[in-house]
Amino acid sequence: MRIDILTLFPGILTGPIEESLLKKARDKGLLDIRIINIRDFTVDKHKTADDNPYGGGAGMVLKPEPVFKAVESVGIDKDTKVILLSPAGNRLSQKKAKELAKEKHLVLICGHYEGIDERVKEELVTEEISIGDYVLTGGELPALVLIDAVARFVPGVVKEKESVEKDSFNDKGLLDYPCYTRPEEFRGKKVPEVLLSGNHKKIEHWRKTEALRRTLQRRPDLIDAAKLDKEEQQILKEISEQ
Ligand code: 9D3
Repeated sequence: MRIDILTLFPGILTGPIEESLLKKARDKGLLDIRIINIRDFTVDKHKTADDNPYGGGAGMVLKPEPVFKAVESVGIDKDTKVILLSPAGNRLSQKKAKELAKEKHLVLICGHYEGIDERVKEELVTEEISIGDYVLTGGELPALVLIDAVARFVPGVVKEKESVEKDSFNDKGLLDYPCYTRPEEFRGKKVPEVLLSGNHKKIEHWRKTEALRRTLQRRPDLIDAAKLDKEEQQILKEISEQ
């Protein structure tokens, strides 16, 4: 999978892209991520990337020419998804990340300033994506969030297939159960007895119960969306009565 990121602030992206999970994915040849500086495609000697909005008002607008030239420089075809990170976009979800992981080529445009010339959206952008309802200073962090969420679904990026598929949100769409490691007692707090029992059926039941308890308490909206089987519905009933 190839991902081209277009930005006026490449420095925000280099660190995170070259470290961690994404570095391994790139080294293995699973992801080809490139950072393109929109300013390299400006058309005047002052390298102007933004200008005042027609009609007046505060804030600057990203000019169309450098963005068009930057997009054209990476080479797109009819299957390329050209995504504008924008507060007005559709909210990124686990489902969306999984869908995008099937694509061969993504182009991510990071906005800054108050906005981007509408003609870029009309002619180039196939989709606008937001990462949530809070105001950031630009689309760079959202682009990193999107890439991280997508990369986990690219085969070979995360080690065991298990950990991608069985993740919270993925399996049943519930929050994770509590987990513990050694020591058995830490500052007077003991690991729940059942986890030391070696009884796998009992452990499974405890984990289901605790995942449901947590989800009911913190994210009841996820309970409503989850397709619970008979056993899980029974556990939920018991928790609710407690
Ligand atoms: C018109 C008022 N503002 C919209 C709320 C203008 C504006 C503020 C901040 C326009 C762009 C930005 C920069 N943010 C992004 O580019 C962005 C973003 C975000 O701020 N929150 C969540 N997701 C995203 S994706 C891109």
